[in-house]
Amino acid sequence: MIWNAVRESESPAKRRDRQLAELKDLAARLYNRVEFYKTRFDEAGVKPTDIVTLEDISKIPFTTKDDLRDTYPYGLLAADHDDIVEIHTSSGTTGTPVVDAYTRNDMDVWSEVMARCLMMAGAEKGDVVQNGYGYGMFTGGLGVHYGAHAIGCNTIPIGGGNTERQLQLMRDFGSTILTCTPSYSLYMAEVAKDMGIDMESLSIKSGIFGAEPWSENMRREIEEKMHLKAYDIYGLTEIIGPGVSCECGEQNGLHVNEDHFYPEIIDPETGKVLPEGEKGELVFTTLTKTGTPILRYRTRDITWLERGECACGRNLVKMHRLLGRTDDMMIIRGVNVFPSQIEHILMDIEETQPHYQIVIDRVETYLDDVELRVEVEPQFFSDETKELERISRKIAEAMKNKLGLNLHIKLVEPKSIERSMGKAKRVIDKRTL
Ligand code: DLL
Repeated sequence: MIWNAVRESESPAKRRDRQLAELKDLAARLYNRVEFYKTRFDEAGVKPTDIVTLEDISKIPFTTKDDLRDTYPYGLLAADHDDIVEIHTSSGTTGTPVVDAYTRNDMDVWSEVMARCLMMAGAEKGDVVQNGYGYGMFTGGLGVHYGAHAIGCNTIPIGGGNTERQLQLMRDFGSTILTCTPSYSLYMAEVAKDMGIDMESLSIKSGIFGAEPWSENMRREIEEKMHLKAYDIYGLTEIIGPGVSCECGEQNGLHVNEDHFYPEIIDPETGKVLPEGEKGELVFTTLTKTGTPILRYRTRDITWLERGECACGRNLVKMHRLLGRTDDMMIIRGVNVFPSQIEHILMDIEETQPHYQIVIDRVETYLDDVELRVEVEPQFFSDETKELERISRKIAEAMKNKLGLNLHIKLVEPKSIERSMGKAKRVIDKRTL
């Protein structure tokens, strides 16, 4: 089913007309109400009236995460304080949070786009949505909650953690949809096994997983262990939270709710807009928000866009699952590597588990030393050093062949890498500690 067929399948020309009208309105609104944007436009010698076609969006300066931090807490507010009804923040590595302040209008937009996403992933009225994303300042919990309510699903607001209880509730209430981070779903599968719960006997049909990178191979692993169809959902606090895009039943790209969030792909080095289909940094403009709308926000997330009619009936542009982030790209001895590439290779090796950590250090020499810690499947974890050496060599060779890199492989016992109830920490960079 499609939540809003008029919008999700509307003619591209009509959609572009509306996007342009909204972009013009937004640019004028922000120029007149937000000092930050007025200064940026003036510095670039651009006026809101210079936006005549959608392509003219490239005249507008980018907004970056640093801009959001520098204007904390209310510097980008475009509405009256009295009209703000909810606030979410996300804290990054530097500690200063970025703020999303929502008006009533923005809450409606959020519910709408989340209802669309949940429905893309198979949710309907009558479904029981077990929401394992954290509630609170993190947008995952409440975002899913509002979308599930809009559809009229029975919503179980358990949040992250309490894994045994999650599984009991899943069984007792017959939950049909699970929402949480992909890494947490795998941990749930482990706990279910320990508790003697057969996932096949439960009613979960879809899992809607996001908030952290995961790979195609990890999807297969989750689908197999959790007995569900696993969908990728994407979003970020600065734009609205979850609900920016989600996979449909085709599972080959995430439909972007582009009538609300206008996407562009740029070359992260030059800032030039790239033609459709080329890989680059994803940039969003929130066309319809009124609290803290944002112009050309550089997400640092890397992907590409693809247009066309989808077999699901929607024609919203698709973004490929994220390839990585400009800021978690590791440059190891001159080779660009993303953690997701390492994960993808690991998942093809039957002796290992999808639990791993990458530790980067700089020892003695000026060369970065990368240790890949990988859990071994229990049946392969033996005291026999010969067997463990064989597995280590196999992983090292796969990394060398596919990435061109020599990594130090450290096999660790099953369940020894810390499990996360939210976003998993895959990379430990000791160079900055
Ligand atoms: O993670 C919002 C969210 C909640 C998305 C629940 C999906 C489900 P932030 O904490 O602000 O917001 O983190 C946003 O997380 O820029 C990506 O780098 C990463 N991310 C989000 N979804 C995905 C995904 C939420 N499906 C940042 N795949 C984004 C890979 C993702 N990375």
